[in-house]
Amino acid sequence: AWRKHSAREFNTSDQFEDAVVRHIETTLARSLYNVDESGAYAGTALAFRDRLVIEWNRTQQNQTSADQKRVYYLSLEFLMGRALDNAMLNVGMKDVARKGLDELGFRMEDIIDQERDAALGNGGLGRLAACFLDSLATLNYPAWGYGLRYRYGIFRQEIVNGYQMEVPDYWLEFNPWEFPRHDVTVDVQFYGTIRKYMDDSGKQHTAWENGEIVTAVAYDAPIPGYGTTTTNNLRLWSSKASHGEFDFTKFNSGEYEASVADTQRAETISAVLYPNDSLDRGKELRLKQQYFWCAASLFDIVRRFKKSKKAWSDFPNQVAIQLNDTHPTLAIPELLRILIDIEGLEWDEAWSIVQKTFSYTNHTVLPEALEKWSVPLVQNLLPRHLQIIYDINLQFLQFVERNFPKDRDMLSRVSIIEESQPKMVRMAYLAVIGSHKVNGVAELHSDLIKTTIFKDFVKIHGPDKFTNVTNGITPRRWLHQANFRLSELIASKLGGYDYLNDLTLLHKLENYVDDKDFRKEFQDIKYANKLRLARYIKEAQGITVNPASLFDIQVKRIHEYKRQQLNIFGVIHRYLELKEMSPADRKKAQPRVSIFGGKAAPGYWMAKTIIHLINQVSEVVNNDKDIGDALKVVFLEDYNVSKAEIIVPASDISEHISTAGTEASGTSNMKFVLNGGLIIGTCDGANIEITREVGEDNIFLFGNLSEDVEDLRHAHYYSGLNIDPSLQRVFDEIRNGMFGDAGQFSSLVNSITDHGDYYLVSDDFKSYVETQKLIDEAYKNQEEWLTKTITVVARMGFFSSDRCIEEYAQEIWNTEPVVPPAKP
Ligand code: DL6
Repeated sequence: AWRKHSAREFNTSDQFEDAVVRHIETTLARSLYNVDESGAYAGTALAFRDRLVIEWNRTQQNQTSADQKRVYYLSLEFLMGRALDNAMLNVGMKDVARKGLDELGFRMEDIIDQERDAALGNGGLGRLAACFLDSLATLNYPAWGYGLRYRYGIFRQEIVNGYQMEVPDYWLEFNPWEFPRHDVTVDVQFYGTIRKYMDDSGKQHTAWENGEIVTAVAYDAPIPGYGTTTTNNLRLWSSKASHGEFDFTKFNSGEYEASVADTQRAETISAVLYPNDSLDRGKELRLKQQYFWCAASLFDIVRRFKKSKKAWSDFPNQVAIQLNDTHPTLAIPELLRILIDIEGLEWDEAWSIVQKTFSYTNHTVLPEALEKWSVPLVQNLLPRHLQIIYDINLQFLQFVERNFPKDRDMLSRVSIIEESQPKMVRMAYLAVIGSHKVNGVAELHSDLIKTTIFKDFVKIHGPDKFTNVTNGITPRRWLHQANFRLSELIASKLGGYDYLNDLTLLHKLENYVDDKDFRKEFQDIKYANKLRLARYIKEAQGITVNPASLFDIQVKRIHEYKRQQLNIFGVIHRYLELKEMSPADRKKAQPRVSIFGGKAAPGYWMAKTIIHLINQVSEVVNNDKDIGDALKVVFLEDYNVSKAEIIVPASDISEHISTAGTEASGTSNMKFVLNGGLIIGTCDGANIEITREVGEDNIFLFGNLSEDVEDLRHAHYYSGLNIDPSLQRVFDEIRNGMFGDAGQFSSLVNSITDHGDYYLVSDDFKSYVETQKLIDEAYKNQEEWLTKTITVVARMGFFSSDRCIEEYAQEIWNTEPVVPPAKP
């Protein structure tokens, strides 16, 4: 009887309208008489969700019966942004929906705007995970993402009197994309005690018991591929008390507050995303989050594997687990615990399974970002895991001792346990030792991890364990969705949208570099994108900017190593120069809009000071009548994924100016170039591969190289700084109060002048300013500039996240796609 029925899919705008109306009336129980934009958004989202769900169910069935290896991407962050537009484009029904919405009296753009961003991440690492999910589905890889369902994502940033204020981001009021699976739960234990016992056959066992139990509930979201029906799963765990809403025993005995307090404690685990990017704070709740998520995910993966009734030795043939940074490293001892304590395997077999299953991506060499957990903290929260970590360490150190008997210091250097006070567990070392492959995210970064933080491990495990997968971005979101007109223009020349599935096809655009009509349209699109951003800036910040100016954009997390301070000092220098010019000369100067955006971690004082300085400079410059359009400075509040979709297509120049050797890859550099913006950058991260691809003439590089950074820091310490007079002038004006109370900025300026200038601002300032001058000159020749911008787009084929996923699949996971059968 089931076969006679099927869920309804819409194919025409009429059917789409039916679906919207049905959902508004029945699913949402709202009257059709006063449907506003939020109602229309909800109806549209639910109509598309229906379509996704049908494909999602089919995909899961199909992948299960294909019985191939699945990839599990464990990431504490998934910075997904909005889902509706992506669903419409991937399902391929956006035009149908546009027509339907129009007939219902709504504009598509306003409806898309109703959606809250799913902002479950801090920055690059979380957005990379989102791009990877898109590519995994597009390429038909059977893959699941596993993460945490934070009730509060990254905070909303408000700028009040120039200062960053943080406002909680409660994003779940209406989220049509998630499906609670109240039947998929896992009980996760914390604290407790360890008991050793012997069974009847005399075999030793270890039991971890009497702990506190918190229940993980699965929430699933469909991830549609582009140009395929494959729809993968993102499973996020939410925490709740194992005893339900409240503890009845306590409630019945009159302990009302205590009965609810336990519930709240449990729910706290998945309540908030830690807002630190590249900083490890060592808080117990963070460790709890990590274990809660790893334990629930591993239980789920093992449960799925056990259904197949295969031998344990087959586990690594069925399961590949990618650790997105060290945050999920506890999955390594957890899988050992499951295999040994619960399934009864011997250590050697279990360890071999673990090593074959896991691989680890490193995203930073910054010392402050390398996770360490204090041994007493781990001992208390996860006593059995600490034992297992010690056992892993013992075996590993014995191996090292046998193989490197002459290097006595090596043992303490590579030990998972740092002999500090208190002792610390070095998570990156555990991740390296427990994985069969370790990768960095751009060539320079992957080389650096081999010569710095993991140098000894290269000697121990051999160089083949370490590899590079240069990051990429999904062209579906970052070109087709964010810059539809450009995508359309490209498709018109390339004979369709195949390039969205094979970005290397972009190279054919080079044939059109001299095509007059193409050039005109390309330029018009850039101007329209700048106009759109200019309107947004006016609406959001009240600042009028001229879209004909050169738009210079730096949007990313605010961090000293990313050097927004270098940028704003450069802006001040430009302002001072403009002030000194005659009005006639000022008129001749290339007008520029310097646009900044990004959040500072709430406890990162220096980053907040940088935001404050940018806002103060903005205030002074934008209100200086002498300056007019020659220079405008904008700090865009609350930078996030959906704002990036407006900002990225509108750049002429974007800034990727980290101290050489500090930015592992960067991915916004790729987004800007793919949208026809040039970049000013240091020889750092993926800027290096971008230069190789687009050619040195099409990028503005400056600054010291990573191999010189140590020597320069040394020189600062022993011989002092060499501050360029133009930078000194900038400091003098700040200290003189040109941008308000100088005391506010003294820590920032002093970090350079008096405290060693760790990020080499003084060393790079001169070449930065000179390179900006070259940009001004180059921009004046609009024809040449246009040639460059078209050329770079044509050469960005390498940076698709599809290429990354193919590299991971072949070199790390050893896995094949499962192509969906044609639709019934
Ligand atoms: O790999 C994604 C992204 C890189 O593009 C950035 O360069 C890098 O800074 C970022 N790393 C982190 C480090 N966090 N931790 N741990 O976010 O990864």
